[in-house]
Amino acid sequence: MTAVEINFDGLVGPTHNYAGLSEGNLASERNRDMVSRPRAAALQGLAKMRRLMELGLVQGVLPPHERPEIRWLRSLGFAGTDAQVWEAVWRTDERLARAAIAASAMWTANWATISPSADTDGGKLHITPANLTTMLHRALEAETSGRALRRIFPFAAHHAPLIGQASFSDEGAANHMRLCAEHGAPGVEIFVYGRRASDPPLPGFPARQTLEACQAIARLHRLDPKRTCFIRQSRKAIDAGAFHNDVVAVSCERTLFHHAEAFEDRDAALKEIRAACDFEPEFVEVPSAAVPLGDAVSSYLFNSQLVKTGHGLTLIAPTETRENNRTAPYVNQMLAGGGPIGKVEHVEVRESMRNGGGPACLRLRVVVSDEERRAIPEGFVLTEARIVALEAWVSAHYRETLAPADLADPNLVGETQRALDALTKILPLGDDFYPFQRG
Ligand code: SUG
Repeated sequence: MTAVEINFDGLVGPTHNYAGLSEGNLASERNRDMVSRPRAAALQGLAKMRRLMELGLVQGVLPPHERPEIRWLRSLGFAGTDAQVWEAVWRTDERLARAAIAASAMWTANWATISPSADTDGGKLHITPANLTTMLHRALEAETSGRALRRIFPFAAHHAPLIGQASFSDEGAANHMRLCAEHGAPGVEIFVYGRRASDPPLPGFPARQTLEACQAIARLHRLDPKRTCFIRQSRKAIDAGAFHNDVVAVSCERTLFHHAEAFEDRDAALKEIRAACDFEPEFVEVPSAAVPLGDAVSSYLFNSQLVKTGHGLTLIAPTETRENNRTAPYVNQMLAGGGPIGKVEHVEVRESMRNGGGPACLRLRVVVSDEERRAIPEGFVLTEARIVALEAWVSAHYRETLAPADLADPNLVGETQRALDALTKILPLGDDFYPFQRG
């Protein structure tokens, strides 16, 4: 079966800000209360999408969610007009207000876990939105993500998010990798978890993904157990700031590019993965001596996108990897070494990086057959004209800056609603996609 991998990038929303909401995400903690630049953030994201299209790749886009999340605040008892709700929550509980305005849905690698139809019994694409239960601000995302994914992939088997309880904490594709001989062939799906539900509470940063969540998704997606691996992420990586596996590993087709300390039991993990493959996998392992975990996390080397281009595999890396004195020489040496990764392209997504979101966090990968691709409503797959329209939309509606004190501004509510309403005329979302449109 011929198939193509489409990267669906999240459009950065108008309320992009630095609220320091994610414990264990060092960038989010460090940059708390910095002044953000929503317009620049969204334009950086669109520039990355354009760059990937220029490389010959198919590029999709996913919409921002409605923020502030007034409907959620109403469910907590805040009342009045939308602007009054917003004023009241700031007077009452700043923590709730900050969660309600986070633009974190931009990191679409956390929207869902997706299994291509070549991997599943029954031959359907399967989608499970992530419940994102570990962080309050992210737990608000699942419903809207699921709604968008149902519109974009009408042919898929859509599952409900797993129960929102700590035993089933799930962060979606950020902890899920796939190896295959080629995109359309049956692949090996690799689920990476940070803890078991039965583990005693662990000191250190939170492990956001449980083994039980991974197992449930593999069952729901009707994966072949012989081609499914469950690998434990190393405690050391989590404590170094790798709050998702995609901060220390990324895969494309036969290649797994990973840090030597990504997995708790490295030898057993690689052996298990190799045994599940009916082709020869290529492990590109980066030793700690070349790139210590701390540099992997601060540069986001592994949060690059690994994509198939005319040059074999290309690493779409954040510009921060060029500025780090361990990753810059390592990448040059890797390219000279003649391995499967033949090229590196740098992209500037600094506004997102400051919240711990690199190039790979900003995209959700979906492998689709030719027939499935034709069933995706036109408009979610980008053309140059649509990128230009989105850029104009951003320039018309987004603020240049958002300082912490600006977040409480009641005008922000109507402003973002008007922006999102206009977006539903550019992307085929319909006029009832956002909660405020449904009244
Ligand atoms: O969940 N940051 C996100 C970053 C997600 C990155 N995604 C992947 N690795 N795939 C998170 O920690 C910070 C928001 C703030 O602090 O304002 C935040 O949610």
